[in-house]
Amino acid sequence: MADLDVVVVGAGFAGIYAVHALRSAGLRVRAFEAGSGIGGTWFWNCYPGARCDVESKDYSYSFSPELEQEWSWSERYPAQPEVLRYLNHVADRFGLWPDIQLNTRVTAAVWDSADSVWSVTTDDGVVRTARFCVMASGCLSEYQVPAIPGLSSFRGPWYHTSRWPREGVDFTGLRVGLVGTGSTGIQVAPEIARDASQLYVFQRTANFAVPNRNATVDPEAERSLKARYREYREEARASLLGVPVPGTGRPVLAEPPQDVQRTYMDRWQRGGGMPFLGAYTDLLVDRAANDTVAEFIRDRIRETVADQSVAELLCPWAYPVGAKRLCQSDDYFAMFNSPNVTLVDVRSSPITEVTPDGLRTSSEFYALDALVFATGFDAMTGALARIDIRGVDGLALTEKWTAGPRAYLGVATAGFPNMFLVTGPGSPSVLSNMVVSIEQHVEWITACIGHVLGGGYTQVEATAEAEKAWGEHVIEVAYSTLFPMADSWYIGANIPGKPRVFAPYIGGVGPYRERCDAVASAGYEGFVLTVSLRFLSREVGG
Ligand code: NA7
Repeated sequence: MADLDVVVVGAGFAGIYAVHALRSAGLRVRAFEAGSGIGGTWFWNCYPGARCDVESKDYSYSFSPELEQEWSWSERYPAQPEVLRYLNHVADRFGLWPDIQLNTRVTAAVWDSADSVWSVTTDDGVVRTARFCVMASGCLSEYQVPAIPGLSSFRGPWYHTSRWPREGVDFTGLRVGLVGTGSTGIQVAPEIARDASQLYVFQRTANFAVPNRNATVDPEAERSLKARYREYREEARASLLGVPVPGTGRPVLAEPPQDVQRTYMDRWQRGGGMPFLGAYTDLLVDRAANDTVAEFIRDRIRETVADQSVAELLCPWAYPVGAKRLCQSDDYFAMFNSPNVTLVDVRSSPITEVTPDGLRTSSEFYALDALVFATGFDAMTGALARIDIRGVDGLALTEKWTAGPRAYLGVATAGFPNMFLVTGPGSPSVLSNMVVSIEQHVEWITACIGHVLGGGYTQVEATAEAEKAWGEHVIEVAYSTLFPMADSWYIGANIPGKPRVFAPYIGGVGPYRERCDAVASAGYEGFVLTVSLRFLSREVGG
């Protein structure tokens, strides 16, 4: 008999809910978490300025109406400490701690075909067996530091935003270099600029950013939302992005230009990225339509930044709006009006080396006391690749995915029975409100495991055919949009040598949910369920 019914890898939003849902289904569950606390992304990314870019009312669990009513968010866009407090509250409230083991990294998971169990090894040297493995290891866990020559010789401290010292960093009076201007760089920069004597922002690609207009939550608005929260959650589940976004429902190119400007300005004043992307139906599929919003944002940058040569450098041209994560900040562009902030264009003059005293580009040397890397993650697959996962006949997952990740519905991959991926490649995941997608996946996986065990099966495995067909659908949908036009982490472009395969599913969380439900209703179509009595095996489904 296996030690556990289910091993859950990771205790972020996904792992926490997986423990609760699987345990509520009567299963013996244990989650292993490498961090010294729960929270995943929200545990590790404790850099100053870290804030969720999805509103707190949306970026929260919906599985418990009681939790939903009890908890009050203080801000429209919650800062990292508040999200972490929320997750710890959830673990307390549902008594999850006994089934979560902190400070323990899963290093290997090996499928044993004879006994239909996973052998899971952790870095404390213990090996446990489990009938199922649920990989809740996160889409943005494996952080990346660029291989810049000389970094080890740097005399000052350097940090990656995703491994920020928990006690904080004092930059007062220091000359600081920041590499990376994605969502993270844009959040951390104004915080560093507040204290540093000089901040050099090394920008390779200019990015679009819209205001947050962050504010404290109005108690009256909270009361009225809570009165119809259930209904609101249903709207979120059926939506494209996992957040109900009121759009005009019309294509921008058919709209009078003055109306378009009014719509954009209204959304700019109210803040938030999703309202922009959802404003018109053609913004993410037609480049000319997208140019209207791109130019609107560039105009706001030119208006905000006093030095027009700096403003032009900050204007993004390299990709359509939304094809990379649309950043959000209330003070990033205005920060460049401060005399202690310098924008350095490392597209035209690339970084060549770090020396003991600073950073050199092909045209200049910058003396620095500290360096900060906000250089992103090996997204979607990085955390899985770090674990030695071996399926049927010892096949390594990394080997199977040499040409790019493939997973049926983004939830299971052929050759790896009884292993489920939460928000895996091929699911809406990072292109949606992650909490909505996580809940949907965890509930679907819990039901699937219940079906397997209830039917007396020992194994469930995605078929190669179903996986291939789903993968083709994911790519077809992606290439009917503007998303593949960006060198983004969605397509693996940020990691040297990573195969370029568009990983998330753009079809929308509502249609995706319907598809997953249909698969389940059809007896887990596209999966093979097997009773493995060593010699006698019975196959159904498929
Ligand atoms: P991102 O979005 O991957 O951004 C990383 C940034 O780092 C981006 O500006 C990169 O420029 C830059 N970068 C990476 N390597 C280098 C080197 N070698 N030289 C110069 N600049 C470099 O990561 P984030 O942490 O900001 O955001 C990740 C997600 O977290 C975000 O999308 C939200 O979902 C939350 P590039 O664009 O590649 O030219």
